[in-house]
Amino acid sequence: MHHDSALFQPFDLGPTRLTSRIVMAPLTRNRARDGNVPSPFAPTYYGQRAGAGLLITEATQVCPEGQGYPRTPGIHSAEQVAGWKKVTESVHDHGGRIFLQLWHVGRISHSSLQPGGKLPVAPSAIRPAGKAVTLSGLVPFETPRALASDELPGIVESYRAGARNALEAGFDGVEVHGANGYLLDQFLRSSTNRRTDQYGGTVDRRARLLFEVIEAVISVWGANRVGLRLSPVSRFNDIRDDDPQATYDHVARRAAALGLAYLHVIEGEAGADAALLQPFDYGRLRLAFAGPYMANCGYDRARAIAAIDSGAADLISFGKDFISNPDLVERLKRNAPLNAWNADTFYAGEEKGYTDYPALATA
Ligand code: 8OZ
Repeated sequence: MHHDSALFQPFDLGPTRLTSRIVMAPLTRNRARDGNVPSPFAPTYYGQRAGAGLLITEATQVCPEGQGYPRTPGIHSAEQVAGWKKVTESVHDHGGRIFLQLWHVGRISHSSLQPGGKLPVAPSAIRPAGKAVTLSGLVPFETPRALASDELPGIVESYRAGARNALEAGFDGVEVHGANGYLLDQFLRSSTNRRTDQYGGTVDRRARLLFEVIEAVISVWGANRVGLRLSPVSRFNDIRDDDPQATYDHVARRAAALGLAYLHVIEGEAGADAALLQPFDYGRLRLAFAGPYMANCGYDRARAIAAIDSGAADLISFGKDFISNPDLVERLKRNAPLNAWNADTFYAGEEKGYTDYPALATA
């Protein structure tokens, strides 16, 4: 039933032909080696999941200051690029396509994770509520240091360098992480940006760093290999916007003018009761962007089919289900049962909970 849905049909994402509209969402797994080099098991992990129409890597910091958690991979050293090359080769050998997610955490970090033990950086010196994840456990967040205007070109150059390194590592494209309360989102949303320079105040100014970054990344990849991820109403990492619809419609219109490969939208907040979130019209955001719209946040098979076949979305990304089901596309096609995930092994460990989830028995 429903195996004939367009969800399971090929999709041309700019120049990248996808075998289906089912995408593996970016998933932080905290298994990188010293030097923030991808795990030696990462080629197996991503290769096992190459049946996805598109894989998006775990969030990957573009510079050492961009790190906010233990053992997340980077894309700023030769060793990291070599590690990612093994991942892209594995995925391509298995017939898959893979984009790297470019990341800077901004204030969602801790001095113990920063080069030279310095404070994390942010648009404004506003301390997030909650706790940072450090090598010695959870500790209260610190008040970040506000970036000076003349430091922002350096941030943009970090993204450009990360984009170049991703190209060298053999990816098919990149996704700019503009979501979930990290650096670009901290500039974008009103609760975290109190700047009085050209990067704060109006929506246009709050979006300035994001679009300088996107244009730098496009200079490396071309717009049709660059995606953008947003989370208009997620409160994750203690962030909110006074008028999310106006802010994100503005971002979508500017992204449309650039011809980005896709807009990837977290339609809510993972695990949150939708009734507690600010109202938001995702259909309006999609119209403002006009290009390929990738929906995310708690989709199951039935909702994914309905969203694709009604035209509400072009692509659907799945997170936790892809952790525990390397062959998720095949299972969804057959309407087969899914393996349950084990949350204890999401954010630490080695092969357990990473490369040991079974595929369906092959007859
Ligand atoms: C969960 C744990 C750590 C980081 C995100 C990169 O939310 C993350 C992340 C998620 O985008």
